[in-house]
Amino acid sequence: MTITITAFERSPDGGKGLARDTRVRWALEEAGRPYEVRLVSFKAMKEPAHLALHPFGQIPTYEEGGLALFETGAIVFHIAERHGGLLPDDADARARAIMWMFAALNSVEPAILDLVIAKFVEGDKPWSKERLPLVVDRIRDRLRQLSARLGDADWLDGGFSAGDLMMVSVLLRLKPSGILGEFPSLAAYVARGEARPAYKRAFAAQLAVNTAG
Ligand code: GTB
Repeated sequence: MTITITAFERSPDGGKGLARDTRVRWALEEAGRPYEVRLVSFKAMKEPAHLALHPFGQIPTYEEGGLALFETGAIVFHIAERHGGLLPDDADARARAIMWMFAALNSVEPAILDLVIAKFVEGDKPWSKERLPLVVDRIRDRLRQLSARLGDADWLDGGFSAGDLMMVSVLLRLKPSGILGEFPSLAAYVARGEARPAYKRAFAAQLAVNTAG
């Protein structure tokens, strides 16, 4: 069955791979599944046809036969469940990999998104300068904790899993801020994710879209 995802017609990051279609592309590449991409403009995202797929008018979405999904957590989990390579066979290890997916989305990503909001949405507010250090400190706390848990392991729990895919994807958003560089083991962890052939293919595919004439 053909898999179709949606992505920005033009990502505001110009192809740095920070938009969330990259993590879905990455999961599909890890799973060895071909996919098609329907590009949507910001305007089309808020129109009925796209809203029928995504109630919040966002990308990415995922369609496969009669199934339509939104939310990258659900999409990556679906891909990981249906295909090999992203979740361990052992039931306990599988549960832990899923736990790390949730941890990435619920315990790490919100702090990082707060920084994006503080800089790009609230940056012109009179209180913004005062708030920013608090936001950055919350991220540092989380990264310190995550770094302590990772230790000198390559991945969060044994071999690479969907948990790492999601955690690396979330941490990548920090790259432009320089905060990741304060945690060398996490920076190396992210670099290991980026070095995976499947990630490279996913990154190249989104870059091609965003740099096409
Ligand atoms: N929780 C949802 C999920 O995980 O799928 C969040 C989806 C989401 O935020 N989608 C964003 C979107 O469609 C794109 S990824 N935004 C348009 C809108 O809401 O109108 C967020 C994003 C956007 C841009 C950059 N960038 O340019 O660096 C990075 C990430």
